[in-house]
Amino acid sequence: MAVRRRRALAAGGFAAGALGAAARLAVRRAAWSPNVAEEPAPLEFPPGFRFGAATSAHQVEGGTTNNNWARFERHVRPDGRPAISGDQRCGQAADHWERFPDDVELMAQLGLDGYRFSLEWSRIEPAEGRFDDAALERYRSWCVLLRAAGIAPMITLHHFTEPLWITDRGGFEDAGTVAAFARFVEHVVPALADVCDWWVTINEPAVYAVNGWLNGEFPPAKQDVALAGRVLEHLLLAHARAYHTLHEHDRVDADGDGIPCWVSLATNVVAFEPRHTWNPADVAAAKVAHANFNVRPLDACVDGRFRFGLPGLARRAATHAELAGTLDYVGVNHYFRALVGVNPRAPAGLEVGFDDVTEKNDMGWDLIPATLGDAVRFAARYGRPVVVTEHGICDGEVPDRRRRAFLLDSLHALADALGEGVDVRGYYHWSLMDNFEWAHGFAPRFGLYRVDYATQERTLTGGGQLYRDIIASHRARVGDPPAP
Ligand code: IFM
Repeated sequence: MAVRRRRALAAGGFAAGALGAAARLAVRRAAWSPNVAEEPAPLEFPPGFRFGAATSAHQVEGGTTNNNWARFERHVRPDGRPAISGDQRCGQAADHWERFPDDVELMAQLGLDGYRFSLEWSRIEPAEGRFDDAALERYRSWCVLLRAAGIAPMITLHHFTEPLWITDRGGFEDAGTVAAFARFVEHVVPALADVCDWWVTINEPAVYAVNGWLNGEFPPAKQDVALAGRVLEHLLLAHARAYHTLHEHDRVDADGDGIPCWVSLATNVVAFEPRHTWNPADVAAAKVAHANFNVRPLDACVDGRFRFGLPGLARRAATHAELAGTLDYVGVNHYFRALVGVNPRAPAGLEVGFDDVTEKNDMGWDLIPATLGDAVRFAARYGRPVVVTEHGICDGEVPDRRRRAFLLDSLHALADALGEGVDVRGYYHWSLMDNFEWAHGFAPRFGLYRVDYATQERTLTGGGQLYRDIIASHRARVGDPPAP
């Protein structure tokens, strides 16, 4: 099939000030639209590039009732709203726990090289020091199944959930949780090291800290800037402990590429722009957001210097030798461009939102395909290879017009970055199938496969068909063998 390119993409250029004001205004005027005419252009990825899809345990497995999110479902916010939109329960989610073999078949039909999933800590260690090795064995069997289907597993060790015994001790507010997580990792890694090479330690540490302790969207729904900084520091220390444990135990090169163990965290890179480019306060606010959210967590993993600071509100700085040099690659989750402005009433003194002209996904996030290219260019500054560990769009329309167009144009933006020499090794689409989108419940449809939650039937979306065709056309061009 011919994979064609839509019109020239609006430049995202984030880094809060990396672009001139004129270019940023052009972004807003040239708002991306999925309805433009197609122009021919090749979509090229290098041999060995991995096309994958991603999920996380709580969002798809079902039956994860012993964690912080299951408890949060019963939480009522101070204004009377339920914690989860519509007071929904995660329940059986997409029943991935029981349907995994069938779902591997669906992955194979897409032609995936890789599948990223997370371990549910609360299943494996339901009580402190009591390990359920049957649960761990199930995850191991998943890796074996994936590899037999030519799909390389990529395991995330922490993806927004932790067992209630951890929640009860204060979660990552408590420094002791770093040690508890390290013990969990020491238990699981020896059981999985010979069947997995690509690892993600912590998913989106800054999102977890900000949503849980700053804007209150995630559990424990606090709004405390200083605590958010502490949680972020502890998450990065947990990443460091996991990094070293992985390298100590994972010496088996499961896929024969010469690299037995490849580790990163998955950092959510947001393309921050000032709400009003003419307002110096907004420009400064966008820089603060970019520094704390995008830059400093990665800096800390390179040089060991943790820094977090919001002018006049909170400041944390510490050097941790064990954090230095803990990125083998940079895992990038990227979804949107956001506009930042000053708001003295907001907990962090700034607010993040979207414009009123750009095409949106179903959660109101701006859809600007070019920012995926900018996100990997930014990550490449750290001198490591980059993997897009998540990227996607929620589009509940049938047919999913925006998913197709956004995916195609975003992959072109990624291919452009590769063409400039940015070393990107893979792209994992979020998500393999529709899932439980945290506080938003089941309404946002991120899946390449649409899930009918009443029957658990999976249906390939238009975006899924396009992704399958792109992967097939890549294979036809470069003749890649399956990854594992
Ligand atoms: O669903 C989430 C995922 O858990 C983490 N990254 C962003 C996705 C979409 O919001």
